[in-house]
Amino acid sequence: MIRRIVVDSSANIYDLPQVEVKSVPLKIITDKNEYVDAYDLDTEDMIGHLAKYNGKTTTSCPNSNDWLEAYEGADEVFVVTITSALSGSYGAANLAREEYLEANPNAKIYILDSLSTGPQMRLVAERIEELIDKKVLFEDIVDDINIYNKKLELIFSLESLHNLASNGRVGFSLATLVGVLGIRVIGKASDEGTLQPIAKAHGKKKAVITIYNEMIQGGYIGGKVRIAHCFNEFDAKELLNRIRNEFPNADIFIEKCRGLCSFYAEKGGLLIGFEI
Ligand code: X90
Repeated sequence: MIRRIVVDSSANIYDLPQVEVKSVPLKIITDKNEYVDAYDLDTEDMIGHLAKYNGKTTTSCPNSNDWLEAYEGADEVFVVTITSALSGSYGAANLAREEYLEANPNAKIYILDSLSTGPQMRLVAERIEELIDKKVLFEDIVDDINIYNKKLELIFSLESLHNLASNGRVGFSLATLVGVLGIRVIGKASDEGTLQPIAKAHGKKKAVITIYNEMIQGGYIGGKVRIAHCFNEFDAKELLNRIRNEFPNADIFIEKCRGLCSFYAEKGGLLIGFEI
C-alpha cells in the first residue's frame, strides 16, 4: 500500500526522511517570466530578477491537474495546503480529490487546510510522517492532525509587504506600513487563516526580541520550532539562539524559503512555526 504526503510548495519541503512526499508547485508570474516553484527553482536568481523588474508580478496556485498528478498511484494521501483564505490551492486540491476518487474508489485522500503556510505546514507534514511510520490508521491520522494543527502557531516578521499588498493579500491598514525603512511588521496567522498584525519593531534586534516574546505570549513552552527565512539566516540564527537559551532541548531548525514564500515574505522575512 502506498501512503503519501502531498503539500503545495508554500510548505518549503523538498522531502522527508521516512515517507514519500510530493510538492505541488505554485507559480510566480511576470509579463516576461514564469517561475515554477519546483525543486529546481533558483530562488536567489528569481528574487534578483524581480528586484529589477518594474511591472506587475502575481502568483497562481496549482490547478487541479497538478494535484491529480501528485495523487497518482497512491492508496492513501495526506494533503496539506496553504490557507484557503489567501489562495485557491485548497479548492484545487479538493477538485482533484473528487476526480481521483471517482477513478480510484478504494483510495483515501484527506486534505487539511493549514489556515497557515510555510513552517506550520512542515510541522504538520512531519507529524503525518511520524504517524505513518508508526503505521497508524488513516482515520486516526486525520483526527490527530486536525487537533495538532490547532496547537500550532505561525509568527512572521516582514521588512516589506509590497508583494502581499500589490496582490491584495493584506488589508489597507497593513499595506500602509509597506516600505517604511527599518520597520518590521510582526504578525501571526489568524484563526481564519489571514495575516494578523501584532506589533511593529524598529530594527532587527528588536524584531527578534519581539518575535520571541510573542512566542512566549502565544504559549510556547519548549516544543518544536521551524524557522524559514528569506535571505536572512543571521536573524534566524539569533532567534534560534534566543530560544535555545531558555529551552536548551527544544527541537528547532532553520530552513530557506522556497519560491512562493520568498516572493511574499520578501528579503529579510522570517516565518516561525511552533508548537504551543
Ligand atoms: O494562490 C496564490 O497565488 C498564492 C497566494 C499566497 C498568499 C500569501 C502567502 C504568504 C506567504 C507571508 C507571511 C506569512 C503569512 C501567514 C498567513 C496565514 C508568507
